[in-house]
Amino acid sequence: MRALRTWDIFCNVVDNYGDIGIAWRLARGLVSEHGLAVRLWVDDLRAFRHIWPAIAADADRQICEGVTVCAWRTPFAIAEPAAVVIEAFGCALPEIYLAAMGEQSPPPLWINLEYLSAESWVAGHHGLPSPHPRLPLTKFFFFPGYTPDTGGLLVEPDLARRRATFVQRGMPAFWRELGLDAPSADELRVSLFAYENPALPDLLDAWAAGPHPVTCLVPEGRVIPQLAAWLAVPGLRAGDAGRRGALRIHVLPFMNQDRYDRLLWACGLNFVRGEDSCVRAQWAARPLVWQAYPQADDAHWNKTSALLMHYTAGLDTATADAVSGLWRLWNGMPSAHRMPVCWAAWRACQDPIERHARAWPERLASAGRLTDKLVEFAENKLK
Ligand code: TRH
Repeated sequence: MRALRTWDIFCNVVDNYGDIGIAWRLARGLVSEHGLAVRLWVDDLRAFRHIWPAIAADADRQICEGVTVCAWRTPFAIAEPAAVVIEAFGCALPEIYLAAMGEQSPPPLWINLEYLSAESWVAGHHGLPSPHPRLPLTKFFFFPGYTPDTGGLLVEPDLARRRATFVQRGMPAFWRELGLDAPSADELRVSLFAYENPALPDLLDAWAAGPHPVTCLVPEGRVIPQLAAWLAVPGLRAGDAGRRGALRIHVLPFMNQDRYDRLLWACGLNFVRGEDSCVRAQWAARPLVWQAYPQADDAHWNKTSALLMHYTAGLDTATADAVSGLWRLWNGMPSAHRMPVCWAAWRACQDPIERHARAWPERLASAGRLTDKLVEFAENKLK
């Protein structure tokens, strides 16, 4: 078997934080769980710094958490290819690097890490090869997924233990660090990470009109202008707060990935978006509402329906409907009810929804861990 110890991961930051968020989580996992030598090539270190402030935005090369982080500049300075090369989400590799890969014998294993989806076609596409038209190279498509016949999900082996310790002992200090009191007995504490969303004002209205206090914690980001408009203030920044009826809103600074995890563990309901935060919210064992990354022709509705079907399988009808109703409305999907009815239904089923969320990580684990599966895939291909 060839030495598989060197891995290169290429990440082109398109928009938002999912591409770099996933590439960074993967790089950290390959180093800490498998002891591999990983270089992470990133074309936008500023975006990277947003989710991991220890990153220096102007360094050509830096070592962080055991990962060698390299600035992916254009033109690309030649580097000897690693044994395994991952292009994240179909980012095209630099031509000069690709040519160097083609000159190696045997050639590196070339893997395209795809976006996550719960759709049924994923398993059939996972692992498929695509030969390069000119060079003696084959690219393999590696699909993360929710079932054992896919590439599985990113998760650290000790996540459940760390989460349990935090829930038992770490929450009071966490709230203090954020400058907040611990939640009162009848309060629902919600985290909100979202794209601009036409359903937001109705949801805020429902919370404000409710009989029980709701505290909504919002890391700075795309949804802030909508919140400011709803509160009728000119703008909002980290540290700002607002109140209407039963609803309190607090704007938080965007935090590093590990701290954001703790926010998900600490809240009673998490609104998440895209890919990585959605998976983290599921591992958090708390109720979640997912906003899929909006795509042309509403293609994200298929993704939403597929995850909903997977997530609600086995729930009683009322509970499944309460979860689906809110997710569908939040994603702009055709819906039989408006927000006040959907929110009331969610509240009525809150206990079984919470029980389901607590049990969910065990079911989720059956998909397997993405880092293990990737390493196993590489070992099998390079045998
Ligand atoms: O930022 P996103 O909307 O990323 C999206 C999706 O990944 C989408 O699939 C992709 O096509 C598009 O980018 C280009 O949502 P996501 O995937 O949840 O990534 C957010 C990352 O930011 C995640 O790693 C968690 C992290 N995060 C923090 O580190 N701190 C924070 O305070 C918050 C709110 C998020």
